[in-house]
Amino acid sequence: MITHLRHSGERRNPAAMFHSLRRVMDRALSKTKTPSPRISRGEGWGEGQPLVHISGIFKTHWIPAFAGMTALMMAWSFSAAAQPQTVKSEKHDFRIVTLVRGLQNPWSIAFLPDGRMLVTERAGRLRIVGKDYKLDPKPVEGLPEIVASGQGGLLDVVLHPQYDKNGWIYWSYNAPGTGGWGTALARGKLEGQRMTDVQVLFSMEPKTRAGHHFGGRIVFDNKGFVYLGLGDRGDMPRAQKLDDHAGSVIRLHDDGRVPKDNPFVGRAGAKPEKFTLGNRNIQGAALHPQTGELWTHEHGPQGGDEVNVMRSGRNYGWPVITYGVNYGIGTRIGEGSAKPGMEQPLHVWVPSIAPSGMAFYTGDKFPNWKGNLLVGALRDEMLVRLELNGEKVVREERLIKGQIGRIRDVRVGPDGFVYLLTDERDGVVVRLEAVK
Ligand SMILES: [Ca+2]
Repeated sequence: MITHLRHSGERRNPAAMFHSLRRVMDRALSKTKTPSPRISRGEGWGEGQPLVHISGIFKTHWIPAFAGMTALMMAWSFSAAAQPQTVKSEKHDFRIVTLVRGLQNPWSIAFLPDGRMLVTERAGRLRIVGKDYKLDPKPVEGLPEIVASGQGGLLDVVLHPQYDKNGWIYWSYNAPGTGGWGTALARGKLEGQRMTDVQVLFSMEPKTRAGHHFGGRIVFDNKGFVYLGLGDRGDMPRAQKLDDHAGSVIRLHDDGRVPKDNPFVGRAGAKPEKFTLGNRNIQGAALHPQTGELWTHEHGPQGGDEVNVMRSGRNYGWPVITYGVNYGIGTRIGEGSAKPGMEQPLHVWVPSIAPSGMAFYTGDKFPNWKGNLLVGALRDEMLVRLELNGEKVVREERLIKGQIGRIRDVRVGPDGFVYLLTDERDGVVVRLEAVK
């Protein structure tokens, strides 16, 4: 894959160069089992993957070159570890501190009250990170079967808002079933290295064998409901169907029961778990700290990534309206960008950034970011900071572009620092720490 070099001109500092080279080397070495040159249309367009994957071609020439770079990289590594880089930005300067390395495509992070962290890896492993930031080599046992395929696998992990009292941990994942697989929601209680009392609360229908657009973000509101954002599973028309869970947000009681006041309850043929429709692929969601409403973002096709507020029974338009076009060929999708009865996004990214992970900044370590919306980006390998005035985005700042990799998750820790995960073969947890 050559795409990782495309930002090399922007990486001027040693730490960023180190991260960049390390990722290129990891990926090149991972190709050793793919000896013949191969050019293919990649799956995972909406994930910000390159137009064309080229594997194998570079192996022969690159590996000796990488070996030659090792000494230089070690020097950079040492300097990066000894002195975290300081990033200057509009409202705060901050350090990027790498806490955990060696995670394979991490997807989500949750903070246990005792100072440990849970991290999901898409391949299907739930990992525990100790208070000392040491990654427990043994994944948590006892999760139900997970299908790791394409963009699917183990996805989000979130603690129940009353975790201190009830111990429930929720996760989303790709579950097998009749016809293939699809996004599911489960909960359980962590006892030592094992998940116990496991309950599957929801499993999307119908299931297919597609590798795309699983959504997967879980959010609790302040009223006892849990929301799960889904994707269209790579099959656009599904997002407009009421008898299909794909392309929507679903809303449940925390024990999985369907709320009586869900918008499509009692409508013949409609899936009663559905809260919205017309969503393409939701990989970031957070509860607004003041209004208590569910904010999400979703991937557009080529262009047209969106930020929306999810409201009961509303239609968010995909694929009837969009600000994006068809991949590669650039042809129009649907009927345009607006239509009566369909919601308009609060914010649109054209071209796409491939957003993933989202958090309102609610801590006290970055006082000038208070109330801002933080969004990770896969394709553009950056953190986006949005300043809001009500539901208007009034300023966008793009941070750490190309410096740590594809950002999969963004969380504000209990300590008020900002935590990021990188969706890389050798993924990391970093903490942004404001400096005066
Ligand atoms: Ca939309």
